[in-house]
Amino acid sequence: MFFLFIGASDVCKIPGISAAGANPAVIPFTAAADADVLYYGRPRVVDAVPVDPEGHPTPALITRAAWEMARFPFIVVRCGSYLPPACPHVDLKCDPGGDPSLVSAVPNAREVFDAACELGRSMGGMKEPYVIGESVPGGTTTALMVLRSLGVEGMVSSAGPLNPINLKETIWQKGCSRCGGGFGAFRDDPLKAVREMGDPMQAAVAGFVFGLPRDARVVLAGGTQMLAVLAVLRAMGWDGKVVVATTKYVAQDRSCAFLEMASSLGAEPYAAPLDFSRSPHKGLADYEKGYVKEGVGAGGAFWYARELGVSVEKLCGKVEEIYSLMMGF
Ligand code: AAM
Repeated sequence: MFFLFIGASDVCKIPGISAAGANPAVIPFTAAADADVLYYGRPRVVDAVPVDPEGHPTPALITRAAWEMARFPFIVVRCGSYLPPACPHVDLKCDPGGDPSLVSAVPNAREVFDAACELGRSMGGMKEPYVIGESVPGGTTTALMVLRSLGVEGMVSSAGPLNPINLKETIWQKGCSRCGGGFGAFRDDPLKAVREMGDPMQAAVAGFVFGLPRDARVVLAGGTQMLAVLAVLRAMGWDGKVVVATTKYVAQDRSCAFLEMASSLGAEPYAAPLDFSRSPHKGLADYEKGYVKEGVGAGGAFWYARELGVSVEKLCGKVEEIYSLMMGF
């Protein structure tokens, strides 16, 4: 079964920090619109497909294409997105995360974790694997904050071709000064790392996985954001086997250390071999240049569809088809 956790962090309001939306004014709509794209094949909560500032489409297209080809069951879980999606969803009823450079990011991280843990427990009998994706614009920054707070070295990825690393460093420094944080400072209290520096999706997905049976087959569908979730789980003593499934665009992103971090956290990495190099659509062809890269569980949905027997060619062809339909080509 596939789960899409949609959340938010006020970090996304900092100009230049996120490309997961056309501009800072519409980024708050991205997560809810992403969920609608997965569910309906188009956004309903807003009337425009989420794109980055240069018009490249959301990776929700890939997730939707994987679903259309493989028809795996899925649920959308809202964990603090600014808006509810139009599609049916489970609501953990939490607030968007605050900007950790200014405030405690997720004051009720424990409650969010516990509520999601209950949800995980109730899912215990569902069909395996459990493939869990996210949409949290700005989420790579909160991932960096949590990874470092837990003593995990390595840079995170980003939604744009130019990773705003300097800006991320500034937010890290400010966050540390605000709450007495630092590298490894909250190693003994992983939920404090999320509370002070993270986002609600991290608390929710960590809780959800914690609630699943210990031997469940878990696939964290995302790039460095899901490594932050895994770091929280590992710091809590969770020793389950896990695949972290992303796209080749994150695995090959030289600005980040996805593979090194996955290995240090004891995860089996998977990099979806998407290939849009011959796409007639610039929006997709530019994925090969590092635009967008991953999100909405795209790499994990691809993994899942492959697992269910769908070929790489069919999957990439379906993405092209959906993109043409959606953008009216
Ligand atoms: C989610 N929706 C997206 C998107 N993501 N639409 C367009 N591009 C993306 N990359 P950052 O921290 O740089 O904002 O990157 C994290 C976001 O990018 C997440 O929302 C993730 O799901 C993805």
